[in-house]
Amino acid sequence: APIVHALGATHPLALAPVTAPPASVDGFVREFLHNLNFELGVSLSASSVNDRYLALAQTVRDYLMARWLDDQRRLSEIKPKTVCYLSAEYLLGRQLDNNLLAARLTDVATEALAACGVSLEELREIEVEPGLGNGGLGRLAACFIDSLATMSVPSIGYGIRYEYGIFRQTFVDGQQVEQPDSWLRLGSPWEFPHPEAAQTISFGGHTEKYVDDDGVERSRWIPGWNVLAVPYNYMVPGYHNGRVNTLRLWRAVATSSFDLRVFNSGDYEEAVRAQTYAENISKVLYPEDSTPQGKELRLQQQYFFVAASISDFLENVLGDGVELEKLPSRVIFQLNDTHPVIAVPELMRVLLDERRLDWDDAWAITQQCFAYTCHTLLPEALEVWSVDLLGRLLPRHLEIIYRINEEFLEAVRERFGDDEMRIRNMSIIGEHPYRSVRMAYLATVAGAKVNGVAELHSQLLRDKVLPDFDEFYPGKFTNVTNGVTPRRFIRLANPDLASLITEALGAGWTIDLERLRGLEAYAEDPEFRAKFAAVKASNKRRLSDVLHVRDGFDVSEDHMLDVMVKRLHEYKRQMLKVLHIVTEYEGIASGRVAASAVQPRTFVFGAKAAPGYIMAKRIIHLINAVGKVVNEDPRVEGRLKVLFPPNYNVTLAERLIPAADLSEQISLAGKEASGTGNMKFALNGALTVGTDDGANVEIRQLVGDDNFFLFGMTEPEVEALWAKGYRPADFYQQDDDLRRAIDLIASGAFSDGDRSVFEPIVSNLLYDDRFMVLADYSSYIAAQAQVDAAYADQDAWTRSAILNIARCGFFSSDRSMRDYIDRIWHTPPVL
Ligand code: T68
Repeated sequence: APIVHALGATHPLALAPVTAPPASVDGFVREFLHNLNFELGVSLSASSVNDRYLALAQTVRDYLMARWLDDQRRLSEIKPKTVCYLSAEYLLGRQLDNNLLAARLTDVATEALAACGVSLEELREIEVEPGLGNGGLGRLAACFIDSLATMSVPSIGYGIRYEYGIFRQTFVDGQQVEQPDSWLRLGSPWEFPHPEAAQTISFGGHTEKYVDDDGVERSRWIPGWNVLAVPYNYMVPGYHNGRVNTLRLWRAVATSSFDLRVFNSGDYEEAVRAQTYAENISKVLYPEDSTPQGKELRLQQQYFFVAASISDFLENVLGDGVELEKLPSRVIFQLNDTHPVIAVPELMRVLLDERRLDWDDAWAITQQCFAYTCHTLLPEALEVWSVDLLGRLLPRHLEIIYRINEEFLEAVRERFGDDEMRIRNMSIIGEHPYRSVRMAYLATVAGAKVNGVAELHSQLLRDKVLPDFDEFYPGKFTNVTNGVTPRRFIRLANPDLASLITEALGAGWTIDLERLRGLEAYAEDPEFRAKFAAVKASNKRRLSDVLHVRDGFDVSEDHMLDVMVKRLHEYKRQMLKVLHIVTEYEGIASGRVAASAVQPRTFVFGAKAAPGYIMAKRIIHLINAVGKVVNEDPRVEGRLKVLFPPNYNVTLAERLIPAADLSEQISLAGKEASGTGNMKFALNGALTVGTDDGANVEIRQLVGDDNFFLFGMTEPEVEALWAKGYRPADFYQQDDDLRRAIDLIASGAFSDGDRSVFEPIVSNLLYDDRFMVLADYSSYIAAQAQVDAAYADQDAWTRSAILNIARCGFFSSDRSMRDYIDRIWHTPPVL
């Protein structure tokens, strides 16, 4: 029997708080060696680097454990309103350094390890980052849970523990080849599995009507199969506040592992078929950043994690004896895009079928418990599920969705009359090209609030994407501009800049980023500017070291570092960047421009393409091909360089961003919802060349036109050009530079003379060009000329860089969290 049972749960031993090991070098050494010997089972002298890393991670955990357990106990007593952040993605990045920093253990750990003859640096480098997200949306979730912990807001992140995260990108002959990301292979020291707390999640089957004991006709779900959802908990430590929140990721495990009878008969494949099927649910992250694919499994994933999360919250967090009417005062489920929206009919099902509420009560509760964040404007990225698939996988949920829609449309009719056009446009069920559930509409109808992720995006969401809903639900739509965590993206990624800021302003800026304003005065101080320039230069050297080891690349300190890192997507317009590079190159190669006349620049790309997105992959191929030619052509005299390190991820971002001089944010206006890389660059003192899109608009407003290189059409201008009829070939005809650049690509100059290789890119640009690359080309080239001119005055550039930092404190994810709390959640910190 467990000791607590023998002693009784109220025995002092059972209640005694867990204590952290002494936070001294000695204490740390002891704990580290204990973990190495007793948890890893090796002696220090026989241990591998990985053993040591695992023991170190466990040691850091030990220091955080007392706080974590104490927070869980306290919150279960206080029962505050809790944010349940529902997200299919968390792009966490490496954990070790972040957790050391949060717990103020970096110095102690460094010294303690040195005393053991171990280098912390070496251990750091062995950590494989959990890449459980595709891009901005997943990284945003990671920034938000960091801020919530740092601000002591009661919150739980819920998601999926993918066995394989975003694929590892390699290049073969310049083309992307995807490798599985087996991030768990060398151990996973940050997670705590709780198999005893598994939830059973059902799928399939059918529904039936019955009359309950009170004579009420009800529906019930007779599922066809189920899987276990096993929770894995991760610590989310707040920065220097002693708080530790929880991220709970679910893993799918088969309810019965295999059929022993079939196994013994020798049909091994058949024996494990059901198991494999069930466990595929959390096998792999969908490597897509916009276009829905891999349909059925993806819907399974979505339902799997939200059903487990809702059930977990109601059973384990809410506590007994809470009247369901009070649920909205205890929880807000924040829907990170439409991926978790199936949670809406799931909560309805639980309230109706399991808790026996009537429809109106259940719906009133549900409508207060959800809020929805939209992250896109691309129509093709608005998720829909075919009624056919949804009805097969979740028949009861489809019934509930139909009823929600009926009542909603009834209310619309009452308000606007029988305007059939409007009804069709607003229906949660779409009819063309096939019957489908429009998840963004469902989320909008069910959510207490709907927000976009930057001012412009929220405006366009109301005016262009969901105008009827905005009219129908005044006050429901709001904006919360995205933010990024200054802990990871300044303090950890750019330690020298962080020290410089702390020297100038004191240490408080890390949790109060508006204090960066104080740097405005320092921008005028030549001594400070010199120090800042030295930090940038040193960050370039550090990056060069990293890229040298990683990819054999070298970055020259006296090159301008021009960086474009983000998912590869046509709307983000990596193609525009390529055309700029080809233009510069063509000028030199043709002899019209002397190499010595160009500002030395290194162009860095980082981008993964969704494996099925052919055009994106072609563009990757082209970037690599252009890079090869430009880098090897002696006429360029090494003044232009193109680097494309493969497998861009959070870890590489943390090295690249602090070294960058120029941040490329060049999407077609009206397409990038917000962007968050743009904020990270500005906060690290890169200047932006960008369109009036997403959060670029707000960055420019804050830093001022003198410190931002604006180009391109505005969103209304884009609209006007479409309306007038856009003919990209006209731009090609009329602009000599553009024509020469495109002709050079078409000529096979970057494909060993083979004109067919990049022909699809060329004809797409000339005859389709959905994202108006050619229309913005001349404006972009002009902006780049301004960039060159500005960079020639290094001191003025540095001043602008410092002003960018000083004026971007607004983009802390702490501020985003405050906005969510004020406008949507109403969940005060619990100190
Ligand atoms: C991004 N969206 C927006 N989607 O593109 C970006 N994964 O403007 C914004 O800053 C960011 O979200 C945060 O708000 C994504 O990253 C995805 O990754 C995605 C889309 C569909 C399916 C899966």
